[in-house]
Amino acid sequence: MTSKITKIIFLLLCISLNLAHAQSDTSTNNKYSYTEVVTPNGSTLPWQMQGSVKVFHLIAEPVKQEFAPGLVINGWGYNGQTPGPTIEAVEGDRVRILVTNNLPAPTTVHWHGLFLPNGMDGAAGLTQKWIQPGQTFAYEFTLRQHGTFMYHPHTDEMTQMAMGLMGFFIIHPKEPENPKIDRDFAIFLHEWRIKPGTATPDPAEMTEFNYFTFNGKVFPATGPLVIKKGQRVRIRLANLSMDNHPMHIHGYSFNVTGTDGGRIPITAQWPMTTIDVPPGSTRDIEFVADEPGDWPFHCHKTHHTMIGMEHGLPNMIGVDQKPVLDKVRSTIPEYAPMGQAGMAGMHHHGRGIENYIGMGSMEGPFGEIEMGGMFTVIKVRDNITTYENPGWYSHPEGTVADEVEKKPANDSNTKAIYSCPMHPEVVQDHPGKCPKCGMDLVINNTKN
Ligand SMILES: [Cu+2]
Repeated sequence: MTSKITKIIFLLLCISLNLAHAQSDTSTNNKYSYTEVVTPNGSTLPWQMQGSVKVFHLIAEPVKQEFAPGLVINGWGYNGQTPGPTIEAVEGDRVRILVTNNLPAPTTVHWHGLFLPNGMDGAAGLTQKWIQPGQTFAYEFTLRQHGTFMYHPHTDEMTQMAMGLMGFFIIHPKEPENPKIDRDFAIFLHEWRIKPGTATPDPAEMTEFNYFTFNGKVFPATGPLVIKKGQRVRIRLANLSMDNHPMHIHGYSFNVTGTDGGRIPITAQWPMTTIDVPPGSTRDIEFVADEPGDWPFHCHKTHHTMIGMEHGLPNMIGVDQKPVLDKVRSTIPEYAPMGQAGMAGMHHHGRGIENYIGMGSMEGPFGEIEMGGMFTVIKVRDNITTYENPGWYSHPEGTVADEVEKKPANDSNTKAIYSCPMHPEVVQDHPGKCPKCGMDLVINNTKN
């Protein structure tokens, strides 16, 4: 009953605020002093002004979430999603965050990185009582900093974060940024252990994770980052998983401009192409998107761009398993073999296992993109008028790597020509030295 009422109140709040955060055009002018953050595959938490206080409402609850077609998990999240909606506010704001607990367990919310009064810190047992199922607590404080922060439970953390309870808390500076950010993205990194054929993440797992997500999605379900050529881009990365994730960009280098400790002074910013995001931290990166194309952005731990991987299997490189596969499956239905010549052929493996996606991949313009998990595409385009997915990049003539043109074989139709690299007029049909400079003549096969 309480759950229903809070949901109805929340829905009314959303409708009355009518905050449409999905940006559909490329104009960066908006009603705020800042560029609104885009959380691909996610959302921004609406708020309501009560006097001079910005009031937000988070509802911790069980969620069913599709990582990609074929896999729906039973997780825990906020307001129907994992990660929860992004909280966005401005330095100097007074915020009140109502937290309703609709989970089957007590919880609290810790505001990771925020400067606040001790009693608002959310550390269960130490700074506050537990929010029991059905209860709503209010957190209230003034934002005294800006940057990329997080919220997450500080109660039975291993279970509650393994189940998906986490979200961004982004604070924009009071003074507009210079240079202005045109596209501001937020990607929460997470890892999960979901045994093939099951739906509930295993909170006891410490090392053997098999799904790696950007904002609760695995590639190919991760939303692309669509950017207009020339725009200044920020990507905010957050990590509350148990492993570090070295995030790598193709085609660009970026500056590391912030952590959950705040903005990095410009003289201390490092140019990089891979930024390691350690557990319990955030990193902001910035670059100007001046080269059009479809550019991969992914975790550089190679097994984090795979999904559904199982461990402890024998190395099958060079082994033809087809004859025994059906026999093995008859007793171990979740058996997902490693390929004979590697793992690239495995994106369709695991077919027939309920609620399981093997590897994960997508048909690209040149064939199968052998990527899953923590992978997305940065789509930089000239002359776009919306941020809808523009489809595959169309490469200008002659700019795609391809097989070299095969030279005709030295058969009866071809004749060997020897010429001097320095004196092209020196040509003969047998090897020798150039009479002008003494260099060895080089062979050029030409068709008659
Ligand atoms: Cu990773």
